[in-house]
Amino acid sequence: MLEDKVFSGERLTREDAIKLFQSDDLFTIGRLASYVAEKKNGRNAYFIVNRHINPTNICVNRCKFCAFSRSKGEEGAYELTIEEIIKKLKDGHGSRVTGHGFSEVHIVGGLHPDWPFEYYLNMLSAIKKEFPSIAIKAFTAVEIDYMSKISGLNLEDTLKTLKKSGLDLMPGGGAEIFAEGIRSKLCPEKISGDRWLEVMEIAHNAGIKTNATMLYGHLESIEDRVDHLFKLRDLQDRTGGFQAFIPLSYHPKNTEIGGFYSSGVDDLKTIAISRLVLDNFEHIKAYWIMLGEKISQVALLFGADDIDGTIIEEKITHSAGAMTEEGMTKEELAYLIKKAGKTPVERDAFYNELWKG
Ligand code: V47
Ligand code: SF4
Repeated sequence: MLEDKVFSGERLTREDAIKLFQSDDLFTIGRLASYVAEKKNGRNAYFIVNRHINPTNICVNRCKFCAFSRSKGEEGAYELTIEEIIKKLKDGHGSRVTGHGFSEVHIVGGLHPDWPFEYYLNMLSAIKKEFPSIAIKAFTAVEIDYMSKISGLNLEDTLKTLKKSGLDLMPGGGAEIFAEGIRSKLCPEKISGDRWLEVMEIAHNAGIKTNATMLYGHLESIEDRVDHLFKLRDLQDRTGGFQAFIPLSYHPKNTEIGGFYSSGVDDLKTIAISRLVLDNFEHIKAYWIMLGEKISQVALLFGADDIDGTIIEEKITHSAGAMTEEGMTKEELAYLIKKAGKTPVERDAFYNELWKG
């Protein structure tokens, strides 16, 4: 029985995971996931006071699910100078959600055809100089692979050089879905799933913690999702370098492949099954920007223990039709968590506790 396996801590198999995705019994799946989440993190639900920076939307890849990217010279293309990035961080992007000290900056952007490797190094060191105590979580495995190409350095030296300039940890983006058949339809120019995993393994071995993601709700099958989760679980068994897993719900607006928004039921099921399969991940994040405030709140009862952060300015999901705001205050996040019956814990980038509500 699958329930017995979960309660006795036995690992789920691929077949178990497929059965769970095929099941309509959302409440049982949620109850099991919630049991596992509480065993790992008690009643705690984490959030972070953070900022997002997207240095450029100019990208040579032009993935077909991405409404954020532009080609060079195209209308709407932008590139930020390092001074502009520092100014955004200092003035909170002019948002209503200002005035809070933040502990992490999250940086993800397009693959710019002309920027040299030094631009990224200078960006990191300028941020560290201005905000020495802020953790920099920057660059997906896709960007790291690209930087290795433009710098001529191998992956290990690319990562070590970035780390010396201030890179503290890496976000989990760019994983999309590993299944090659789907990946080649979604993002033919992007590095393969195997290469994504290779970059992460090298990052972990270089002492850089990372997250992992899965983009779901587009063309993929249940088997593709399960295969994706198991590849992550296998790598985590080897390195232990992943901090959190974040299922990313596909947003179809303004994208080349179009399609539909995922359903709330699928969002909760995917969070819950991720919690059950990824028994070696400490944290499962319900990314409120994509899921909406209310589904994220309910996700805390379906296996998630983190709802990400205050953010302030978010371009990737909002280009593709996100219906959320771009930022929430610390008080708003804590309120959402409390009303789910959990204990709000403000964390830093490494899950050290900064405040408990
Ligand atoms: O890699 C792009 C995804 C990712 C769409 O590690 C889309 O803490 C949905 O990885 N619909 C970037 N998703 C965001 C990301 C992330 C976000 C928050 C926290 C963390 C973390 C990582 O966004 C991309 C891609 O997978 N994406 N277009 C879209 N239309
Ligand atoms: Fe470029 Fe990333 Fe958008 Fe793909 S998802 S087009 S790599 S910015």
